[in-house]
Amino acid sequence: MSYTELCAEVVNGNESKVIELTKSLLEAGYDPLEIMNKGLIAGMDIVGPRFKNGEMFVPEVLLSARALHSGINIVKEALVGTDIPCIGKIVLGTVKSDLHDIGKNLVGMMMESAGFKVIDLGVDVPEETFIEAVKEHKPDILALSALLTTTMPNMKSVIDALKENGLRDKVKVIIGGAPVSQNFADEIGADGYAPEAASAAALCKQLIAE
Ligand code: B12
Repeated sequence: MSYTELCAEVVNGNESKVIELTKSLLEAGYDPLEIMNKGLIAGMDIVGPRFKNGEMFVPEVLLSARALHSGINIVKEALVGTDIPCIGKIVLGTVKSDLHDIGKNLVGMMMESAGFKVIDLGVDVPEETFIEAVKEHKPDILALSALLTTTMPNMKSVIDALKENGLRDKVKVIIGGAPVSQNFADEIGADGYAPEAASAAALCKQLIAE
């Protein structure tokens, strides 16, 4: 039982083994964050380049993603305390035409463990749905994820829609995802960008303190 073994089973897309190993590591007292980073996410770091190089294909990547999700859900229960006070509200989603949600889910989980209430709208979320959610939930922060260069412009569309609906000054907007950068955030008028989940939660804390 080790992080390496867990990582290998994520790559293999072996969901039941990932569940079993994650539970065993937690029971043995391993740190939940390390299980996530050195076991689960480390597996996806191997899958990424293999997918890119044509050594793995969509069905296999989906199996890995499903195994990863199951592992993350178990770690999440250990990480997210039920008695953490709510320090702010965040609406989170992957923008229109983009189905990637692994990174978004991790970001959501880190936000929850930092004490935020997170309303996750899922993937392929159209501008109108973000607008409705901002009206309904009145979040402190709207967090947008995109993994495709072709869907990055949809982040700007959400910001434009906020402006058109008179909501832009009511909510801070942060963005993230592999192709996104601080430069892009500045370009589209977002309030913040973070490269990974832990710094995303830190950024949210910083923004609500402003
Ligand atoms: C898994 C995966 C898939 C899975 C998605 C499963 C799922 N449920 O998410 C499937 C197989 C469905 C898929 C499909 C496609 N994919 Co894909 N996919 C990937 C892969 C291998 C891993 C992405 C991932 O989960 N990484 C792990 C997570 C933890 O990292 P992350 O997402 O970057 O998130 C972190 C940060 O970015 C940040 N973050 C993320 N979101 C947010 C939000 C906020 C607010 C903040 C602050 C931070 C933040 O924090 C996260 C945690 O640290 C990447 C390759 C890669 N290396 O990125 C390609 C990749 C993203 N996919 C790619 C492509 C091309 C596609 C397809 C078009 C392929 C096809 N021809 O069908 C489709 C598109 C489907 C669609 N419409 O969305 C390309 C994109 C190229 C580009 N530049 O646009 C990539 C880069 C692969 C490649 N090199 O070719 N994919």
